[in-house]
Amino acid sequence: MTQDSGRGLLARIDSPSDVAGLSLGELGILAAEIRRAIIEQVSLCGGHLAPSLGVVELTLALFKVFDLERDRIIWDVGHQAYAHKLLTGRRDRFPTLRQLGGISGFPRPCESPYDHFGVGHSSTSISAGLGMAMARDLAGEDHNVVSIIGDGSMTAGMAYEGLNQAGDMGLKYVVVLNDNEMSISKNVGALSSFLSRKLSGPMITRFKREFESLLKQIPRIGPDLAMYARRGEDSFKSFFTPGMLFEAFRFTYVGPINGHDTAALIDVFKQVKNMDSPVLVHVLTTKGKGYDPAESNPTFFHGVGRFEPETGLAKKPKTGDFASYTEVFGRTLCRLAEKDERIVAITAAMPEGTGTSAFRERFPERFVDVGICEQHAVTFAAGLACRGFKPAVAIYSTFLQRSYDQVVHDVCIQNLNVNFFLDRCGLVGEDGATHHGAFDLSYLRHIPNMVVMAPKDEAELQRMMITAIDFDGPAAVRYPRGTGVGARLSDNPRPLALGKGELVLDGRDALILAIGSRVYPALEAAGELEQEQGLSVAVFNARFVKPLPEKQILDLAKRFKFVLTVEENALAGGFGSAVLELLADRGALDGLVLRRLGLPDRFVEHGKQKELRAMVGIDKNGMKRALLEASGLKADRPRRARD
Ligand SMILES: Cc1ncc(C[n+]2csc(CCOP(=O)(O)OP(=O)(O)O)c2C)c(N)n1
Repeated sequence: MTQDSGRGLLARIDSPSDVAGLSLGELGILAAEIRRAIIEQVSLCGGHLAPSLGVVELTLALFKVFDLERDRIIWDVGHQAYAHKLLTGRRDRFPTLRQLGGISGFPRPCESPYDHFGVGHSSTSISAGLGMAMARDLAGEDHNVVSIIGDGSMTAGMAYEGLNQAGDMGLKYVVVLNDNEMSISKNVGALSSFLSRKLSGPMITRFKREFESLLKQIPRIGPDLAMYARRGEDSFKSFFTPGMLFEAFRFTYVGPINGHDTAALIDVFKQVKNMDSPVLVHVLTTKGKGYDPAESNPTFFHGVGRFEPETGLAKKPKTGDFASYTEVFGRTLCRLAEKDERIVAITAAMPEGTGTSAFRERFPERFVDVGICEQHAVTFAAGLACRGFKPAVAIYSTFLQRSYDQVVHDVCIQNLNVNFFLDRCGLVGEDGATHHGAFDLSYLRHIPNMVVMAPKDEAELQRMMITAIDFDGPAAVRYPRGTGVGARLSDNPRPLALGKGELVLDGRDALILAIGSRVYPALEAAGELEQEQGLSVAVFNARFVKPLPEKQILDLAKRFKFVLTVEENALAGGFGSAVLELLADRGALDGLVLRRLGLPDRFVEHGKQKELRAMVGIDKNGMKRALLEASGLKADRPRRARD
């Protein structure tokens, strides 16, 4: 611990071992300081506030009891790890949170030796922790492995796959269930009511009644047995605790424990530390604890933009007044569902994030939040489609990665009318590598039967939505995070012709083939090249990555020598690859100078979307640079292409 007592306790915590020496009273002071530091920083740069505020005491108790130099602590999702970051030598870098070149919003082993597993997607902590527990035993080591998982993340099948194996293996291993009854929104599913012990309602009453009448039917001793059962009502109730579930997985169950009572947490962790079989500690916390605005609106403060710390009021983002793609999607889906009763909206624990919360209010019987169960969401949609419904699976690009086999096997092979609306495609900004929607064009376009589209603006999104829903087969529409361009919206969007793009600007010297979010920047690039260099650049909006507008692209390629493709997706296997394959297969590459812009073959870090797009060279300037370099047109312009 450094000598810096003047600036509070937190300023003296340089590593986890500094926490171990603190008294209970000091831990209380430290908890308050950590909360202040988190609120102050997140109010400036946005981030996952409510989850992090909810686990301050839990983090301190873990750090107090476990030895982080040896023991492994694995945070599920990792969005609640800000206190962990502050206590593991990153206090000074905390002001750089989620910014370009700064520390990540999630644990990352490359950032700190105390981040034992890289996260961002949920429900991985039990599998990873169990793997580490087995590795420890194989290596003949002796330390603890602790996975901390939220009740929302416990809705995912993967968590149970891990529990199932852990119970069977019987290794020394601790799971902490951080139960705040919230996912991002209120947690869903039968299990969540089991965890929150709402079984004491009608279900238990009915069970008791039936059980009692069964006992009474036993000759002679029946009535006495029923009386004893009534007397033992308390133990009867306690029989139905969440412990039953975890004990069935052969975990020792401890809890529930008040997750804001540091002393109680420390006592329990001291006990479980010495157990040599799987144990689950059930901890009850309040999401947003200690900050009134977050406690009263944990969904809003789950992942929040900049806000006024005194009031909790959001600061207006500088992104303009236009509606976001998410809002346009949500509104349009409601409009379409008014006219078509077969439309069903499905989200995997993201009603707000995907814009489907309005649908939930309007059409509750046709709205399903399946929990953090992306695989199930897709196959569930396939089942609906088998019976003539038109499911709209609203999901972030990065999370659909989980469902690749379900998309192939359950949807596309059977050619079902499941519609995927992929939000947050391309670079999402501050959430970084785990959340960028970098791969969907690549992982969808090679699947037979699939239609893949990307709109240039929000009006085109509307048209693509109806195109997807009308098309009798699987279709995906991918759109970026953020606001549109202010395009005029329609109450009655018309479908597009499948596999047809549009030439949005004609030209003579070079051609940009653009898709989705890159069309408008391509137009800007063309405009500036004209002004600055006297170059005449054509821009083609492909609209479809599959079916690719083949004839239009082949015809255009005959007219131009210099061709640039641009997309906000991995270069490998994306739109540019599709164009390149087409031109090569049709022998149309000869004499053509083709360059492809897209996301590189490395994981792009966190930062503002604008900064990241510039960094990887897919913004307006990147396109100008690429065209000038490829063509040499800058040097000896103007030169008519191909003549
Ligand atoms: C596979 C996957 N799907 C969706 C998400 C988006 N997401 C981030 S946190 C979260 C809720 C997690 O709830 P819980 O585990 O209870 O943690 P809490 O925020 O309540 O602390 C969701 C749905 C994700 N990170 N990973």
